[in-house]
Amino acid sequence: MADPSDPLSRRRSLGLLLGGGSSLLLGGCALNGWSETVGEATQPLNERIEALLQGKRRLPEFRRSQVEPAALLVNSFNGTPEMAPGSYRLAVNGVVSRPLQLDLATLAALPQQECVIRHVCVEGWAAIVAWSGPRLADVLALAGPSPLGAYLAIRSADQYFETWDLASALHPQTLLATHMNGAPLPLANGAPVRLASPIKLGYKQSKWVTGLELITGLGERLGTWEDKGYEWFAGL
Ligand SMILES: Nc1nc2c(c(=O)[nH]1)N[C@H]1C(S)=C(S)[C@@H](COP(=O)(O)O)O[C@H]1N2
Ligand SMILES: [Mo]
Repeated sequence: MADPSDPLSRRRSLGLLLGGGSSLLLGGCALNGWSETVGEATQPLNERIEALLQGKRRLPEFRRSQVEPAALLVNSFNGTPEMAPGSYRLAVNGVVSRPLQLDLATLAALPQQECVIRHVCVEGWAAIVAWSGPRLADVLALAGPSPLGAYLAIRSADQYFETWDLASALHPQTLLATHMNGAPLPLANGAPVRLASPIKLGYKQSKWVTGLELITGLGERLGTWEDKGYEWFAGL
């Protein structure tokens, strides 16, 4: 991978980012194919998800030495909610065969992944951040997702609301982060659990996530900022 701190290769990385964006759009199309294939498959759904993901291009990541802790500004539309990690549960429901209430120990027992990525806010700032936690795909797989699931609705403790296309939610670099820059996630940044992914703009990265609902179609509410006119897909 080229050095992202060198301006020339940064431009190359941007090319990769744009390439990644268009492959994600294709991913969105492939999703319909996925639903059809799953319908006739005898293979377990998790393997089908893996097969879909294997073909996906990963977006560029940075080195740990490149994180910019001071550049990540706290951006919370509704203040900071009170969170009690001991009684925290992540609800995973919707069109799944096993609706779940996951505690933090269960999330910590899943394979942990670190992604050092650039967080980009539409308000004109960006920061390289190291996020780690389980992959969102692994968490959804625990609940037994139905092939009818096409979107994910994400609820947060501060009433923030988001919806994602399932292909982006299942992307191998989309995490449910519990750690930031090598330390437990600070409350202001969404503790105990937030979304983190290099493939979407900052406002798609819900903090204080309390609920994941697999849904078959989008409803009237697309998201806290989307409903005020911001772009829904918001891919990078
Ligand atoms: N629950 C919740 N999630 C949220 C927000 C919010 O206000 N509430 N703001 C979003 C926006 S616009 C950005 S840029 C990032 C900011 O993350 P940070 O505060 O950790 O820098 O969180 C996103 N996720
Ligand atoms: Mo943002």
